[in-house]
Amino acid sequence: MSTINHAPPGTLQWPIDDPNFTTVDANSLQILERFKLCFLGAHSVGKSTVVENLIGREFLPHGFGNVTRRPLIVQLIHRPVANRTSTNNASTTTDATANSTEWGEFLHLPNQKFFDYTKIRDQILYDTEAETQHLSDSREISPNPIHLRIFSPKVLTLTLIDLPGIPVKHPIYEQPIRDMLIQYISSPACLIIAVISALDDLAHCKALKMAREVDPGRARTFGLLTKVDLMDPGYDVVRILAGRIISLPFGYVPLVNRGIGKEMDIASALKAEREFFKRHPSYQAKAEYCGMPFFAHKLNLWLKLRVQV
Ligand SMILES: Nc1nc2c(ncn2[C@@H]2O[C@H](COP(=O)(O)OP(=O)(O)O)[C@@H](O)[C@H]2O)c(=O)[nH]1
Ligand SMILES: [Mg+2]
Repeated sequence: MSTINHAPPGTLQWPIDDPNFTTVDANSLQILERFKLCFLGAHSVGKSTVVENLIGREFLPHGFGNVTRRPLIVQLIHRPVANRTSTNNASTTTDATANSTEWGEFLHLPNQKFFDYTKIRDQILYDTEAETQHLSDSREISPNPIHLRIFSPKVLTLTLIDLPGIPVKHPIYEQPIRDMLIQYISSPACLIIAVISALDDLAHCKALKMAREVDPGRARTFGLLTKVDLMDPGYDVVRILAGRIISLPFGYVPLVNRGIGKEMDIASALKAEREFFKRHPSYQAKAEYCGMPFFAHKLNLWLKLRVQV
């Protein structure tokens, strides 16, 4: 078995061995910039947590119920440290000093740089509330997206879209939200990341059904199985990984994300995930094919193949 050259934990970088992209020509980078990763799945399966893990920064509200109630379009912009422009427009100099090489900007707040990720999270919460508070049901979703740009030397220039959960048992607003989600995942430049809880029945998975409508050949659909740590003893996702239930050409990656009540930073969570798969009798033989770094590696390969065609 060949050794896998994992992407560094918590980062979405390509090429893996060339974080400054010196070997990537401008044309390839332009192709890459077109791609959008759409995170599709039911409520609370872990979509926002996965987005944070990929970027390696904690800046999204998450938890139980409908937390993500507006699509969040996160445009990552690779910005080498040396080319950084001045931070004159910084909203707070203290944050800028603390974290001067990367920052966030919201499209609707021009000239405001957010150097503190907790303030980005507060702003997302504020904008979600402001947009949805007039709706009759607090669980309602607005199709009006929040646009956030993250400038960093550590990211690949790429767009990630954290979508609201697929609505269930709420027929009044189910159809418009469904239509909105379909619209996002229809673009051929969209990679559909179907996020599925390992506790749910895969045979009835709405995310995979919806993805099939727009990507019948499964040429741009990836499966992520979250909450593997919450399965009862004796249960595992091995049959799913083997493609015996619903097969996907790019397969599934099992994940153990940070859970509620387990306060830890992303690096510690990735370490705990690695330990989980290494120790678990069902996964230990193939532990290197499990977890967030393997998913980042798969994504990197997929993107690399696209820019080479
Ligand atoms: N134990 C455990 N908890 C998880 C996992 N993934 C997500 N969670 C928790 O599930 C809740 C919902 O996660 P969130 O990312 O907000 O889900 P979203 O609604 O799909 O965006 C949060 O409290 C997460 O900490 C996992 O793999 N294991
Ligand atoms: Mg969410």
